[in-house]
Amino acid sequence: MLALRAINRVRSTGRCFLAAQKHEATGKFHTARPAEACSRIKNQKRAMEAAENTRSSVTYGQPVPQTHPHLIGPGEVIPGIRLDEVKARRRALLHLIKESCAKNMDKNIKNHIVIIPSANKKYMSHKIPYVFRQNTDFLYLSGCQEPDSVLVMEIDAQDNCKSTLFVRPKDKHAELWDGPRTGVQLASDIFGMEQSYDVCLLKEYLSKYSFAQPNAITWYDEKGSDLDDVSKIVADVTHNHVRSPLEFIHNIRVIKSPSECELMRKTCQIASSAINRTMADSYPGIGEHEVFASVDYRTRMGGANFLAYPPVVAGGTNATIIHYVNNNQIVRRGEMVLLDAGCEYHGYTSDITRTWPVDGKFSDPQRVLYEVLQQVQLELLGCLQQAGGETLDQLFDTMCTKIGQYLQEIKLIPAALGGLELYRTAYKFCPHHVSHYLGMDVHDTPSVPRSIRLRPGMVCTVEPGIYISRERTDVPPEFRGLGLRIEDDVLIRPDQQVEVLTESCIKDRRLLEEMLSSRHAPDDATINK
Ligand SMILES: [Mn+2]
Repeated sequence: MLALRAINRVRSTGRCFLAAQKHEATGKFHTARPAEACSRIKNQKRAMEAAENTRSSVTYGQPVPQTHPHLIGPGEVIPGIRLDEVKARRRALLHLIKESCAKNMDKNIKNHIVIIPSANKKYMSHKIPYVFRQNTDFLYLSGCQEPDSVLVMEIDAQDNCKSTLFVRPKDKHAELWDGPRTGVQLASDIFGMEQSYDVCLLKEYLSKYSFAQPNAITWYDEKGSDLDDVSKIVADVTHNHVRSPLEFIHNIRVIKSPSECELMRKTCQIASSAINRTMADSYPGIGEHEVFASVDYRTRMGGANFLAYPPVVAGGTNATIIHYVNNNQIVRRGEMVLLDAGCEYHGYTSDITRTWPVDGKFSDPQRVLYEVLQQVQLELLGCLQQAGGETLDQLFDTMCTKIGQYLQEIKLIPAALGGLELYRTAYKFCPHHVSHYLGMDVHDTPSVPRSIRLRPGMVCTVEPGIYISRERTDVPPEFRGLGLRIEDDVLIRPDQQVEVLTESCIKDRRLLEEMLSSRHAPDDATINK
């Protein structure tokens, strides 16, 4: 996904938060996650037995080790992440906030309360829900997958930390339609909280806290909240005296733990192999929507929950439209396909772009540009954590300089240009940033500036592109209408090492042509639509 693209936030249809118990007559159950491909039969059998044992008694609003042993191991609260780790995240956040305030302006303030709302269910139209996606800050700090919930964390003068989860209560009628809820009684244990309450009691709780701790700072991000009723309660109780905790949360989230790195490896591996298969299955005359369907199908079959964003499938000149998502054109012989796609695997996203000739062989101008881009991308990967790649913004400057120099070598940019002029001319060939952080969100931790030094545990993309619109008259005609991007995901490791998480996704020009020539492509004359 492109660095500059804003993620569309779908607004709620305005359902009342405190009336969330009201059932929705869709019958759709959407909290269960698809099984992983491996060990499927054995695991499913275990899961069925486990589900059978628990079905008649206790039910949960999300998979737990007892009901979904094929997804969640003992001690884990979400697949791949242990409850202890989530509890440690909450403590780390509270201490970071308190220490940061003590160091800066608020030396006398000893008490802090942080309020993080979940996402709400969003609707396409009357009673027809979108797939639910949890607010990632809430999920990161609570492990809870349910909508209409609120996490409240406190730290006091003695550094005692307390976490409270406000959830929807059990409701037989609502659960009949929407599936089970974890409920108030089980929530403390499942999510490792000191206490849990019915979400209807949030206002009362916050009012009491504010009465007891009139000098405490309340941390709440109203702009990022889907739950308008919670924003109103917080505003009423605090008289609008709140500060956003986002920067603190993102500063923790931007460094991935070893278990998060494992999930990142897995999501990148699933998307890499899905894109390899999709490239191999393409043929002249294929519809962009078929490429979309292939990558969607193959990532899900590989164990992903869904695609991480609407993919860009751009054949021919469509690739010069950077935000092209119509995906409704036919890709003809002689054209390239640009595919920008990634998936979400148990809350962690991948983000890959590949560009390949649909008929298996690059034409001369396509090959020249592809080799320039591949070279630039390899050099950018090579300079991460080194001079020119110590920050993502530096990496962007390096990209512009390198694209400028290489395009001069192939005479697309006049040799006389240099310095800032060359940089600006190169920028016209690639008008987007070269990188963003990646993690639970595609554009992960956006409040962390791209000007800070890369550190071990960070994951980011490296995605240079070259786009030449058909209308440009300052480049030779054979290059007009070509658009290319190569995007990999990398994990920054200690000792200046870099792990390319999407290494297995083929991008080398020769390997790509070899792979495409060995496929059993149907004769395009018979299938051209
Ligand atoms: Mn991207």
